[in-house]
Formats: sequence, structure tokens, C-alpha cells
Amino acid sequence: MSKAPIELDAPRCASARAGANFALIKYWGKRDLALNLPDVGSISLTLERLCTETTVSFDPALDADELLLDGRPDPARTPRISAFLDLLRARAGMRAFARVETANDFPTAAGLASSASGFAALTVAVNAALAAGWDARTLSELARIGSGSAARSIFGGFVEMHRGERDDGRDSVAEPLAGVGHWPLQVAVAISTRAEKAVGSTEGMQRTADTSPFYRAWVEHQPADLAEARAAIADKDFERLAEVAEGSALAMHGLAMSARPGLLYFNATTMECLHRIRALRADGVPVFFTVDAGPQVKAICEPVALPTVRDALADVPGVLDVVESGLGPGAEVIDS
Ligand code: 2P0
Repeated sequence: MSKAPIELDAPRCASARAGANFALIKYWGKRDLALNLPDVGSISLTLERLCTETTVSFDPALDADELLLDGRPDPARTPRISAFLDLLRARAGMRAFARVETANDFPTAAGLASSASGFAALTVAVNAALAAGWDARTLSELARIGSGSAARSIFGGFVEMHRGERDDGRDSVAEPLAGVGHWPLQVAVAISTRAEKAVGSTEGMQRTADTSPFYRAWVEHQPADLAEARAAIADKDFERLAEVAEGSALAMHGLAMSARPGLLYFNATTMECLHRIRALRADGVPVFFTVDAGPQVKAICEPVALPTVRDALADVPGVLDVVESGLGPGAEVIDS
């Protein structure tokens, strides 16, 4: 029998920071919508820059949840955040509405994983504010319900998200594969638009699972790509990781294009950047690409190659900015 939730008698507040992450072996497709269970595992890098900072204040004086994104009320995103807070409040056995103040240092919803860093930071902030005592595995499980990729931003460095087998999602969690110090790769992100994407990941994945004739093949092939990437990371074998990561990104986009109607996340600048990166690697520069559900191109490289990669991407017509980042830590509590 569940206990009645405790009413707070004073505000409780905490802040957390989380880095965005990019998958090298892509997550695309769900096996359960309500619990947000992935149909495939994934492997990602957590970034040092491209962070979200979130402060949550549970306050008995509030009569509804409030969301402020970059200092402005955001009524469009409030219901998703409020539903997520309901779940965390139920788990923590607490009742009080909350004010959530969140800020990204990168464009929201343009394929830079704002939901990943956002839900990871929010989960860690709520854990601290309510003194819920959730361990890292539980934080990852809870963050996943907010957004699948958020489960990965709980951890730093190289991270693997497990598909899991259970219907309750307890084993659909991320875990660290290797720390930042194991292989301190660098990332350069070529930004070619600041507009929000037309079709969000959740809707895009669902359309793909429902309509692509190639969806089962994608799901069945994923364990082979995960094993290949795990081995490449363990051995720090750049060429091997480059081939499997580019293969996974292109397969994900090919799959998304094969949905009806097909999903086109690339723009012309995206394609030009991919060619530039392939040409650099052919010339011996250790760099490869990945692209998520938006047009931005992420180039992953050995540290020595970063200036060359940055300059080459900045030179592509249509690139507005190139953002650089190293690998970063998992989500953590910060001073309010
Ligand atoms: C990834 N993406 O593995 C893939 C590749 C986008 C493209 O994880 O529906 O925003 O909230 O679970 O977490 C983005 O997916 O989707 C994502 P939901 P989410 O990085």
C-alpha cells in the first residue's frame, strides 16, 4: 500500500548541471511509449560544453508548476515538464508544485540534444531538492522517462544505454563505458540553423517504427554495431570507431528517410559538411561525423586534429558557427 504524499511546509530548492550527449551508435525507436523504453541500445559521448543548468524550487505557495526557459515563461513545454514532475513527486512521496528555471548555452531543440541535458539536470536537481536519495542507476531510469537520451547524460565520458528486456523499464538504463580520461576525444559542432526542427525525435521515431519497411532490420542489426563500438572504444581504435559510428548515423537517417512521409533532417550545409569530413579523413586527419534529428553536424576528432577540423567546417558555406567541446562529466548538483 502506498503512503499518502508528504506536504512540504517550506520551499525546497536545488540546482544541477548536465551536459548534452551525442550518440555514436544511435537510438531511434521505442518499444513502449508510456515508459519511454527504447527498442535499441545506444552508445554516446557526454559533452563538457553545451550544458543545461536547472534550478528547481518546490514551493507550497505555488498552485501550479511553472517553467522558465532562458528567463522566459515557456507554456508550450510546461505540460511535459509537469507530467515528469508528477512522476518524480510520486516516487519521492512528496506533494508541492515547483518552479523550474532552466538555461541552455546552445539553441534549444535544433538537434543539439537539449532534452537530454534538460531532463538529466532536472532529475538530479529534484533528487537533491527533495533529498530523495536516488542512486545513479535510478536517476538514469527516471531521466529516461522524461527523454530517452537523458538517461545517458546522467553519466560522463563514453556511455552505453541498454535497451533492456523488462516491461517495467528497470533495466532500460544507461551505464558508464569509459571515463573522459580513457580517450579524451574532442567534438566540433557545425551549426547551420538556429531554428527549431520541424519534426521532433519522439514523433519522428514513432513515424519510422510505424511506417518504415526497414525498421525490423534496423533493430536486429543494432547489437552488432554496439559490440563493434564497445570494442573500438576499449582499444581506442579511431578508424574502427569512425566506420561504425558513421555507419550508424547514416543508417538512422536512411531509416528516417524511409518513413512515410520521409523525414529529412539534413539541409544542404549538412551534406557539404559530411563530404568535407570524409575528405579530411581520407587525407589522414582523425575525424568522423555524426548527425542527430536536426541539421547540425558533429565532428568527433583526436585533440591534435581539432584546429584543422574547426577551420574546415567554418569554411563550409552556410555554417553559422562552430562550437567546440571536450568530453564532460555526468550530471551533478551545483550551487544555486
Ligand atoms: C540519439 N536521438 O541516439 C538519437 C539520434 C536523436 C537522433 O536520442 O522521444 O529526444 O524524448 O526519448 O531523447 C533524441 O531522442 O527522444 C535522440 P525521446 P530523445 O542521440
